[in-house]
Amino acid sequence: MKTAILTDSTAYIPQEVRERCHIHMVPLSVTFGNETYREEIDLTSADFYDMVRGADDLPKTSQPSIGIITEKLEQLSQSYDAVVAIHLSSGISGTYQSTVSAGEMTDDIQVHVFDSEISCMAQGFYVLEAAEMAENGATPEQIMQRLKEMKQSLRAYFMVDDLTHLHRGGRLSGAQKVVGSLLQVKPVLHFVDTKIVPYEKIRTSKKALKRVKGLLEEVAAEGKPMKATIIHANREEDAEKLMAELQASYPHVEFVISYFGPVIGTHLGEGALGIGWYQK
Ligand code: MYR
Repeated sequence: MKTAILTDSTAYIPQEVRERCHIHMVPLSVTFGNETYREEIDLTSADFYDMVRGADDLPKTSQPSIGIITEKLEQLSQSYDAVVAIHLSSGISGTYQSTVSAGEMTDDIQVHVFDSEISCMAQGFYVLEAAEMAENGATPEQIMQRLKEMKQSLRAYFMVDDLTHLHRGGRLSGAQKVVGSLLQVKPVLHFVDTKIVPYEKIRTSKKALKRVKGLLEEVAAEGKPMKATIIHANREEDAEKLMAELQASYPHVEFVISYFGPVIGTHLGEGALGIGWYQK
């Protein structure tokens, strides 16, 4: 059985890696005024943040249509028997549900859909593991099982400069009153049951970063082999510095730098920073 691995653009796996690992991708989009751009295809991350700074109105994001996903599944059915599709959290985007629906409408390929319940390179960790397994001949069931196991230890915490983006886009869960009080602080955020919720209310960005580092350190101190990612919204230098510092303390952790691209950047704003990891 030949299994394809499909993900969406919000895993932000660079094109060169996708090609090398045979990872297929459907893009989400951002729209500025009347112009729509498919991220990772029509628009780079750096150009996106420049455009946001110069724009009168903030962009809007959209998931890939069922038509685009169906087309991709049909294309994959020419060379594969099955597909494992790994998408951003179903609690923040309809992409997962669209692939479930497209899968129900096709008889040409077996479709297994995995809700990562997260996004960005944390979602990417699932995709890279699945791609390696598929390359080594694992069945889609074995891949889905391994992804479920990874969920036990896979975590991501992130912080934003300005919470109004998340609030405005309706992606911050919680009562209106709680959200209102959060706008004054720099909360550490994470996912619970597919949705974004505050993990802890913290006064300053510096303290919030210290807290996120501390959360990684608690797990890294167990000494088990781990993969971790530092994810940034146009803050590459800070991300590099943070990674060098953490790498020096935890040589057994394999770090990779990643980025919040246009779609996720629309909801987090420039300057956001996150750390994700899992125990291998
Ligand atoms: C859509 O329009 O369907 C896409 C909506 C994307 C919402 C993104 C919300 C922020 C996600 C933060 C992920 C952080 C992972 C470490």
